Amino acid sequence: MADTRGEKVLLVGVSNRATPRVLAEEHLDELERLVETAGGRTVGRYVKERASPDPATYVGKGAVEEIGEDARNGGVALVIFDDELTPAQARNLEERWGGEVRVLDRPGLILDVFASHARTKEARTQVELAQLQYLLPRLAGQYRHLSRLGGGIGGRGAGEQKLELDRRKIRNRIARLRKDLAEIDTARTVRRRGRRDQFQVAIAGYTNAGKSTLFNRLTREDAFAADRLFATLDPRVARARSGKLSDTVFIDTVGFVRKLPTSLVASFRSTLSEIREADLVLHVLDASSPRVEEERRVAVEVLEELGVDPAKIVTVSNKRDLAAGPAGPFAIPISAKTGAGIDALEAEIRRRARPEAGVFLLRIPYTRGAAIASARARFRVLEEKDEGNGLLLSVAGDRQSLRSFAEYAARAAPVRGARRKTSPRTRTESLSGRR
Ligand SMILES: Nc1nc2c(ncn2[C@@H]2O[C@H](COP(=O)(O)OP(=O)(O)OP(=O)(O)O)[C@@H](O)[C@H]2O)c(=O)[nH]1
Ligand SMILES: [Mg+2]
Repeated sequence: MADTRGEKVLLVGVSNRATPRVLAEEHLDELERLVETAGGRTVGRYVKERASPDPATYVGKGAVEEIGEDARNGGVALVIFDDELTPAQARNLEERWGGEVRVLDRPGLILDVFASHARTKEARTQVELAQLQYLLPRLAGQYRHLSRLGGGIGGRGAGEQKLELDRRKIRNRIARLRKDLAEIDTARTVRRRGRRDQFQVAIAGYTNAGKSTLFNRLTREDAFAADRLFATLDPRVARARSGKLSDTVFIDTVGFVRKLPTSLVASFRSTLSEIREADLVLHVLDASSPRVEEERRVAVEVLEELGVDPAKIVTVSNKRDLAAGPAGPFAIPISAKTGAGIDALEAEIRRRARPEAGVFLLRIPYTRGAAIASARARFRVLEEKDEGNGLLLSVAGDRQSLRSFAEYAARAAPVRGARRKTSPRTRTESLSGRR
């Protein structure tokens, strides 16, 4: 890998009604941290006021000239945009800057960070696939920095394979990676099956929220935790430390970030499946972050995208030792670092792990007659609705029995006040009342 430490970088963001200047600046703060993580050094930032992006250059003619001139004067060879650029915009910008300057966007930068943190075969395969999918549409014409893969921020990972930038070869490689991933996926599923009798708790949330620190606290592990973004790429599984949480395992997972490249989410399907398949998801918030609300929203969106049942999510407000205000009514306040609040969190996990009576929705196709019969035998059916090709069943029973019907679990339409049901303070069973 080429040494990129200290590579000078300019950052560009856009503000408008949807993204006021303060927010745009905050996004650039985070982009700056990503640059740091990638080994770069930010030497200048621009927030340009624009109602809508310029189709050709994203920021418009005047800004392009200004930034280009500053880059030349400052000896800067890399400009990173906070938003995803179209392949044409990136190409135009590089052309206008006379080929002296490489252009990258946030998704490209995130992919680069992932590529340099990937250690295991699973992570490497997933990142390479995501990178190639990101590259493919950007190959038309000469997208300069791609011809320099293998060096500098934005050029690591896939480029290290010394892959020739030939569409056909890339397509073949993508097909190969997909096959490898399918195998990895199967292996992961098999391993997960081996843990089926245990209560599985995934620790998820925004990057740097303290997931690995909490994981270490709740288990006897020593997972890598560091003040940097995307320290963790591979899920790690370990038994609970507390004797009271027998048969419980915790799973540390990769963090989320805003504007996560879609190719990355798709490629990390296998890794992220640990969150979707868990019995319980601890959504960890960094309460000391000035952007905690936005980070919460981003994480909730990703969890939704992954198809995580909201009733399975317990929100944890971490880093309370640094935070000023109260945790808010729906989160369990803790400090993974000092250990404060861990007892209460473990008590909540214990409460959730117990087989409890609840009301659940199942959607079973008529083609699965045996499953319908066994659902009727295992649960008390409260309501049945014919949906044409299957049955929607509202059933009462215990959570343990629900496990063998996981693939049929239907999501109820969001109920008003449903969020409250995930509160540690309510005694109501979380899925009950979702009739
Ligand atoms: N003060 C304080 N710092 C914390 C707490 N929890 C975690 N940290 C710090 O926050 C930083 C990030 O912690 P990690 O556990 O690596 O965070 P993560 O969510 O696993 O991050 P990624 O894997 O990079 O997504 C580290 O420097 C931790 O020491 C806490 O409760 N209080
Ligand atoms: Mg981590």
